[in-house]
Amino acid sequence: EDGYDLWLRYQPLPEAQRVAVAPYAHSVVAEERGSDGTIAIAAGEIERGLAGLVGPSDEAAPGSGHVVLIGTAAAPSIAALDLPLTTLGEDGFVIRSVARGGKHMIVVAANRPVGVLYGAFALLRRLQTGADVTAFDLRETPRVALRLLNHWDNLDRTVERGYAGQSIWDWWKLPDYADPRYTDYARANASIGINGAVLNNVNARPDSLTGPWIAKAAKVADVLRPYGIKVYLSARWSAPVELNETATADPLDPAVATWWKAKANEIYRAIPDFGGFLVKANSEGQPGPQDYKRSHADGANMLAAAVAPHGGIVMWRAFVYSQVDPEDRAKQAYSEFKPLDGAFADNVVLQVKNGPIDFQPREPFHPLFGAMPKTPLMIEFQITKEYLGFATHLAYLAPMWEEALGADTYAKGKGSTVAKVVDGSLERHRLTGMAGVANIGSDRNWSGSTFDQANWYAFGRLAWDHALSSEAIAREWAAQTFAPDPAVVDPVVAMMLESRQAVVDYMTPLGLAHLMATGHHYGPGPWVSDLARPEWNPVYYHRADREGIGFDRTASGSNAVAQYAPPVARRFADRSRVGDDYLLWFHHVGWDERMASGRSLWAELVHRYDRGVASVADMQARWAALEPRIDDARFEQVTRFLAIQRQEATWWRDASIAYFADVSKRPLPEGVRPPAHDLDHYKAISHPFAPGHH
Ligand code: BDP
Repeated sequence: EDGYDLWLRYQPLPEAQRVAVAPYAHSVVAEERGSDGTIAIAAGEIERGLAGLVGPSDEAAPGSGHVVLIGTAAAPSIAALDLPLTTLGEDGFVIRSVARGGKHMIVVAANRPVGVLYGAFALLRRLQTGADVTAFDLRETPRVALRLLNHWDNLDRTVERGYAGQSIWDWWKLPDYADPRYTDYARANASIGINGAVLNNVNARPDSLTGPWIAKAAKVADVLRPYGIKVYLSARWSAPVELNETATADPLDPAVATWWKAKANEIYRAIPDFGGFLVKANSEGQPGPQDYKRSHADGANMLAAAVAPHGGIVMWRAFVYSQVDPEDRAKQAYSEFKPLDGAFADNVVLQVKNGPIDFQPREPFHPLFGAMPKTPLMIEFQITKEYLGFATHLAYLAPMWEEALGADTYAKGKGSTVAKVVDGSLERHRLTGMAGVANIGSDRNWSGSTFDQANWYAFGRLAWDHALSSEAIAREWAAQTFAPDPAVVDPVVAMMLESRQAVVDYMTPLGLAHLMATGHHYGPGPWVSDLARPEWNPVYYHRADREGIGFDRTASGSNAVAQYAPPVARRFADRSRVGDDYLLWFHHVGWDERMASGRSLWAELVHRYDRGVASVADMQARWAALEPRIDDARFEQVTRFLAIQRQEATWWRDASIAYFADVSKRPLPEGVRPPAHDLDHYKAISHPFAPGHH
């Protein structure tokens, strides 16, 4: 067991369930099988899945008369059932148990073949989580239209912020050779409803838009297509200039617009269902329309016009990061984009990170959600754990995403959650989506660790249905990935659910953020203060001094709170209502001030660091007890990774406490273990060859 099979392991079910499922195992009926590649895949998947779940057995012999019937209304036997398909939309499906003269059928039906494929995977998932085969009455439709992975994969196969080996896209051998792994990738994504992949890094190279690379992307698109996955490309703003084909990249220059139109036509000739472009512009040194004194809307709309005739879209990123508003980096995206509400073309969607700064272990929700009613906003999460311990630390991210999606923007009164902005229901937008920065690489286990597979899985499941709880998703995942046995699922889920808060506690407790050492974002560097720009330095974010710590974002400080709707702004600005989670994000607080717990802030901070380390110890203990129930290879790797996490949580705790004790000149609270080394020891640690940073 090397993890390659992800959550699609299809191991024999517990006996009672196995006996119930067995009679269906050899009787998959799919009339469109011969005429539709996607239906053929769906049928094959059910056969493969059932064969695994049932194992070799007598009951599975053909002739039981029970069948699994799948298809669209184009299949006569599906049409005859008169199922309520009209309300299912493009991607939805129904699963029904139907009894006919002593025989049972499980029916999976949809409007389009891809809906049948989603239904096939849903059926297999349900069977592994204890569903009654004779009582299916299920109807699902996804909440958002675009369910995408953003690959930050470079053309040389390095992956920016990737910790699972090289890029799975073997560009060098494409288009002549398509690695069979692309098919397994497509299958895994289809199993959780993902329907788009941006193949290359947002920090893009112009090369990816040239003929040879379009041919490579087209080959990947051919493999992904039957699984319902469209290909998108990140576009470098200045590509036409760098390729020496235009004199400028000014979006209002007709020659530039003509170039992009021709480029779009060329791409669509090779990839007729190409999804469109993702653009990072005027951010972190990337070129963009502002280089020509044009706005983000000017840029996005010019590209949008190029892909519109083909039904394509432009995803314009709101992650802008340049020195426009140096008083507070957290305010920049809102300042730049809010005034552009209503200025974007119909086929443009803004891609907004969940929080206003970057993918930190905890941030409040991004103030743009709810602030641009006329513009569709999709949310961007980071599945890869750039700021949460790479692939070695166990951190299940669904609770973080759930927190962001559940946050109330109050844009149209109470209940205007980020989820409702994102799924379009708040403002009736139809171009809706969620994107996740992929954690997929060429490692045999895809994601660098077993538990990081859960983040890929959870992202897909939440994009499909943001109302699923992080716990329910963890249960599904654990049952399929390990075994549908409560003695396994319960402790695994308990570990997962405490893991993200653990990272927050040992890295950046109480609303702190961005305290990582330079470059790699792995270890602690709260003391770093020597980088060229103020907002590159951790000291800019924590603002600790002798008196206190925290970033004052109230009216007496940067007033970032004013970017939120008034009820939210008032709560964030109110020291007594903001809550511990965001306290130091919004407030500068004296070290000796009392917290809700009764401790001083300083004692509370130390307590949180200790709590984080203790959580890791707890995860270790739970995992150790699972040894008899988990296969050796995965058990061993998780065990060792947890040991690394324990060691590094302790490193974070010790280094941070040493530093903040030095700054605050406060003695350690009574009974607290002093850091193992002095501050200089921690400052001297460096990681010149950390993965994912180029
Ligand atoms: C930051 C990463 C950087 C990315 C950037 C982005 O450190 O590598 O290029 O986000 O989202 O978190 O564009």
